[in-house]
Parts: sequence; structure tokens; C-alpha cells
Amino acid sequence: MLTLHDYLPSQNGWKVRVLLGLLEMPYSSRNVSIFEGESRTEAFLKLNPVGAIPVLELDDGRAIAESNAILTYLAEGTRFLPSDSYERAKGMQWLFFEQYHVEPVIGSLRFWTLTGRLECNQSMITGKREAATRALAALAALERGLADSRFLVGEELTIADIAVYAYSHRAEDCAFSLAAYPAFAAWCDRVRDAIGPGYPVHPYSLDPHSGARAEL
Ligand SMILES: N[C@@H](CCC(=O)N[C@@H](CS)C(=O)NCC(=O)O)C(=O)O
Repeated sequence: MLTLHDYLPSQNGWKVRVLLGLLEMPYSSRNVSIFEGESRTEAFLKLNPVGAIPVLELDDGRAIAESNAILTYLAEGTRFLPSDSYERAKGMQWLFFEQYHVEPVIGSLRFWTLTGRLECNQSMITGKREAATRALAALAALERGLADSRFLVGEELTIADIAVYAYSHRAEDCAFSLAAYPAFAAWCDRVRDAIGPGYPVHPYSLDPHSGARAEL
């Protein structure tokens, strides 16, 4: 059986949980306590030399890291990864966009905000202001990209939507208003409906080692 090395508050892990669920693929989940250093142990670094979750371990012990690489692997041959080479490349375009403009920007700001680190560490504010500018640029790009289509690649949900939605739909956690991005907000509703219930976003406060305060 597949094993997902995961950390529940991670939206990178969430992406993989969603696709495994939509594909109805059985898997076992192994929690990696990242704030206690579990992702930096010798054993874990053999699975992913970078020391980060999610990692998908196959039946034969081989492992795949990087959330979007895992999505691509799992979606092969399914409706979530187009077979047409142009559409597939468009999907890749958004997966790369997500890794450069969304995850390290909105995802990181969200982490610093929700775990209270930003508030406690004023020296970070300048850097994070730059991140905020980049986050707004990412939302504006999504607004333009979604002006004329239901999903990022045409009319159906693909892994590009799952990946981009994971952190971008939580932009309000970083105090960004979505009011200026109506096409993006409407797409968020469509993705939420297409995915269906059963994939909660877990708070960092679930993990006593995350530094997140319960009231945040
Ligand atoms: N680009 C990677 C990012 C993975 C990542 O940053 N994972 C975080 C959790 S969201 C992690 O495991 N951090 C632990 C660490 O860096 O020690 C992906 O998309 O999978």
C-alpha cells in the first residue's frame, strides 16, 4: 500500500490527500513531526534529501517528494491530468506558477501569521511586506488567468486547480481581501464544490510543537 508521509496542517500535504481521496486510492498515513526535527532524521532524509513532507512512498520502497510531482505521478492516466500535450503543458505552467508565486509567498506568509511568528518578530516585517506585494501580484495573475475559464486548464478540475487552490484559497488567513478578485473567488467556489467535503484544512494549533497559539 502507498504510504503518505504527511503533516496535517500542511497544505502541501493537503493537495495529496485530496487527490488520493478523489481517486479513491487506499493509503496509509504517517505523521512527521516537523517541528521536533523528524523530517531531518537520517531515515527521513533517505526518503527526501530536502527533509520536507509530503513524501509518497510506493509499495516497493521508492519515494517521491515535492507535492506537485506527487500529484503528477498519481494523476497519470486519470481525468485530473490531461493527455493532450498542450493542455498538459498548461497544467504544468500552473504547477510551476504555484511553486514560485503561491506556495513560498502566500503559504509562507500564512505560516508566519498563523503561528504567531510574524507578530513576535518585528524584524521580519519588511521582508514579509515584500512577500505581501508578491502575494497580491499572484492573486492578480490568477484573476487574469481565470477571467474566461471555469478551471485553470479548461472546463474540468485538474491537479493544477488542486495545487493552486491549496494555499491561494487561504489568502484571507494573511488578511488579504478577495473582494478585488471576483473571478478568483468564483473559481475558489467551483474548486471547493468539485472537490467536495471531507478534506479539512487543519490548523497549526493542532500541533503543540508548531508555536501556534490556539486562539489564532
Ligand atoms: N516545494 C515543496 C515544499 C515542501 C515543504 O516545504 N514542506 C514543509 C511543510 S509545508 C516541511 O516539511 N517543512 C519541514 C522542514 O522544512 O523542515 C512541496 O511542494 O512539497
